[in-house]
Amino acid sequence: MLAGCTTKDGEKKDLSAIPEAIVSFFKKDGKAKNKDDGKPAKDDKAVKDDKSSKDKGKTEKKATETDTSKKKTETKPSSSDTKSTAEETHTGSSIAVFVPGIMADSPIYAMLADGVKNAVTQYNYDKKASDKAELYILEAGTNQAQWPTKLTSLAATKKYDVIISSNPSLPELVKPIIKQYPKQKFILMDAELEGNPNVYTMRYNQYEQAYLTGYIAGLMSKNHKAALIAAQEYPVMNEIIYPYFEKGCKAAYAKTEVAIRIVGNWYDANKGAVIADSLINNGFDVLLPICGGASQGVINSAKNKGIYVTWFDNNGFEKAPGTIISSTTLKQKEMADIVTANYLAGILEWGKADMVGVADKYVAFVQDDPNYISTVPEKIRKKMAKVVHSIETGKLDVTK
Ligand code: RBF
Repeated sequence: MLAGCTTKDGEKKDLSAIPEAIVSFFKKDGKAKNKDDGKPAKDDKAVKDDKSSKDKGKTEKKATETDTSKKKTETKPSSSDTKSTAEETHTGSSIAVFVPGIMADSPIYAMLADGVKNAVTQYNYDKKASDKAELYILEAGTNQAQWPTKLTSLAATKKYDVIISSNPSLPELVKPIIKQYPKQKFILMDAELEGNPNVYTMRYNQYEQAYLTGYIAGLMSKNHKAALIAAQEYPVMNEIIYPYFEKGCKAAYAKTEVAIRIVGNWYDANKGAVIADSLINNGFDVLLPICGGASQGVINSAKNKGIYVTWFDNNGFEKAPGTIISSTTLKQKEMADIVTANYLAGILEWGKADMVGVADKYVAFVQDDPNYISTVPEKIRKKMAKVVHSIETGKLDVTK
């Protein structure tokens, strides 16, 4: 299991922002202490927030795809550059977040950055300037051909003790970089690689996430036709997300017809709408978009034609009340926070590949959102509650 939330020297990480269920996940191995032990008073948070916003400029450096090179020279001086006294004496960790895509419309990436930021802010709260952790966030953009070069350049600076990223393609990208830069460490979320001493991975149980999404799609489809609109094909999509979406649909209603369509990128909302329109014209009345910015086109099309959308990764009900019928969420923000905090505390277990799911409360089917309650009939909500409970208690293993 994962390491807990108490540092090597017994220093307590503030867990007040982390839901109890998640804290208890870390208590399972007995390493994390009681949440209330030494917990700062409630008011402390406001103080911390003030402090963190003052420190923001120092700890967060953010670049977008277009201004990367400019920012890089501003924020990452090469060893030959003249360094300020503060930089020379800086002994704290340097962390880079490599966003393989863009954060807008990709909740999994926005949650990653938010979680790491949170951990760094909390860590820095009582540190003197020279010991504070530094954070640099690079949005690598949607041109995947550029990712290896951009990631290699980040490692080549030798400035970052750890590079944190997220998506299942990252393990293959980092392997050659580690050969070239053997000291570079990586934390990869939503990815799996076991046994590499430079890498820690954490993924979510997407068998369960996809199954639950399929289950409600199967229950809500009037025509018994549901489709997944994916940005691109990748092993997790082809071997886990789509097959278990289909399995969930068919577990709810055996004769459901299930299809998958590919957009070809993570941003084209027009193409998302064109694909959705064509599916709807063929009778598909529940759609699951997993295509970043292209998802907005799917939602618009579904809204116009009065069919349903199931949502993945975060709570999407507000995007289109009455159209969105479910949200199957990943607690990526909380997980990125804890994993980063464990790294900063020196207790992350390198070489380990962890996975968390519904029973751990890191994958959840949202049942208390007012839009869920008003859009989905009670009879169906009861069926969903039952299947969620079966997974939570271990009675149902969706992979069997
Ligand atoms: N998910 C996103 O939300 N936005 C992206 O831009 C994005 N890019 C991806 C690129 C690759 C090469 C792969 C393999 C996955 C990508 N994902 C992206 C999907 C993400 O890892 C995850 O599977 C989905 O968010 C469903 O949880």
